[in-house]
Amino acid sequence: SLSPSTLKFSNSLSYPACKIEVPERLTVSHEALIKNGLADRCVSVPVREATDADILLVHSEEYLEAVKKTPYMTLEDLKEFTLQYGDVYFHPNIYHCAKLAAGAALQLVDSVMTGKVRNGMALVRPPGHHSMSSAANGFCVFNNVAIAAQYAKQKYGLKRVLIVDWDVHHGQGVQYCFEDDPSVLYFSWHRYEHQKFWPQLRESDYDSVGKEKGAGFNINVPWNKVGMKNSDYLSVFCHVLLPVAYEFCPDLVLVCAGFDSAIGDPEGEMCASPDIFAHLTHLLMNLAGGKLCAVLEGGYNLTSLPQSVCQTVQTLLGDPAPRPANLDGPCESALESLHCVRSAHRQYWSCLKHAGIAISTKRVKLAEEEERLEKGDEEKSQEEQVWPEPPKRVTPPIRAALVLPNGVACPDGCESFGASEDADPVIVNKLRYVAAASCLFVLPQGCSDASGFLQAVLGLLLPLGYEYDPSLVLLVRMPDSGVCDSVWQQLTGLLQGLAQGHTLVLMQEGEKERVAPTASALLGDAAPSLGQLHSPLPEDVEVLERLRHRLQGDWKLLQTTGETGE
Ligand code: X5A
Ligand code: ZN
Repeated sequence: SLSPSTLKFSNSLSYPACKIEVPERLTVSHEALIKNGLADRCVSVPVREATDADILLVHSEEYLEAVKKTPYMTLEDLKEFTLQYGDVYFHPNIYHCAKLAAGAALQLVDSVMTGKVRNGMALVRPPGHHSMSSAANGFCVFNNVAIAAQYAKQKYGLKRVLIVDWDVHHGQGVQYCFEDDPSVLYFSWHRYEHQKFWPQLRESDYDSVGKEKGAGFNINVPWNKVGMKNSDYLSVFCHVLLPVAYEFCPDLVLVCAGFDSAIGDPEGEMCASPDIFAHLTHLLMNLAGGKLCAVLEGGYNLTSLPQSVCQTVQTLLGDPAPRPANLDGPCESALESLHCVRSAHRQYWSCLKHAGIAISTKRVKLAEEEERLEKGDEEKSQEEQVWPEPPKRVTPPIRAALVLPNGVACPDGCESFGASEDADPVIVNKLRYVAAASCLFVLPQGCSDASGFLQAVLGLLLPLGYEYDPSLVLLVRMPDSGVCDSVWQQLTGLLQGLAQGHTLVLMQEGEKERVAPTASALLGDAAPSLGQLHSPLPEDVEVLERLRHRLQGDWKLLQTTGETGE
């Protein structure tokens, strides 16, 4: 499901021209989707213009009226109009395009909410997340995603919307819009460099957690260095975003999908490879029953942008993600940010309650010193960076095969293998051993409670799995494990991000009722939502934390602070 609104305006008139927010961003992305056979597999959703009423969900009447006049302004007047805002360029066509961009996001929300499609991506320009109630900013005119969130809440009565902003810039416009609103959880990571990087706002730091009733519902992860990699992104997902998102339990997930956080981007100067977006997408796809709308924001490298768009769309289509590459653990600066964010939010989220206390300022000073020393390094242009093309991804002709005992029907969509004769006792014994080992490991005292179980999966099993990078995931279900179907489906769904989705599930013959839910998860159906979770049991948390501390020397993705074993 894809909504390409191929908007042909260029930001390059004769006056301050934007060199990077160009129409080619959309054409190369769309062409790449066609070339990879992805466009054909999507449902094309027609765009519409956002109405005044839609736009007024977020923007002021004065601002809307002012923007409305821009198509009729002389170049001279446009130039002057532009100058009152920061880093934005008004072309006579931009009002029209901005209405289409916001309207595309709304069409996508409608398609997902009415069940016409499961999820989707809107390829739009201009982007939206910097624009504010009464101001254009950072190439953005209307705040497409903020409007979409308000619209979804109003039209479909949604109680909770999660906005994940993986663009490399802080979407301050989204933050301002929902700062005091607990029904919208806004998560953003962004290049910050201790407030030296645009838009250089004090309120982009980790301690802006939201205001009044909305306290705890604004999560900022500042990147204080450039060059962040796959490990840095994944560890923030595992140790901050995902635990909080599951606890929040959204009815809909919106993604401010900017790809300037990928390698080669001249704005971001980060080093994450385009295939990381397959994993970020996958990890969000079991929230909100799979209802996910991604809306393009930034992304200015015309090679990594289309690659990243394809990785995202192919994952939305359900194809297994490629093996994650180069997971060598988060860098010191990322760990520091991670630690600060977790500490700032521990009072709001029970999944973070045990997060360490505030980091000592001495360590921050040290990091700054180190940064100053590194600054001398010669700068290489981001556009000249080279990286391998993401590996070709396959669409398996049969997604799930089942070997079933006699008398158990094969669920639709699965291939059934003939029930075998007596199984080899040696194999059965080995499997029993594996089962015992993994249970001992994953579920120390049998976290039968859903919160504790999920905490173990997100904070322990997933990062371990990513760092270990297996070629097969063997998932064993013990009878009477106390794990309910929806938790089991979440686990099965999340683990399919590993090993290119090669997952072998073993169940015992008595568990016939578990076959259908398991098959559904293996087929890639979104797992049902778990409902709002209560606090995990203190004894479960304690065991998990002890285990994590013990293992984090060997497994860097388990670290949540710069000081190992703190
Ligand atoms: C949407 C987006 C970036 C603006 C950068 C201004 N905007 N220096 O990526
Ligand atoms: Zn951006």
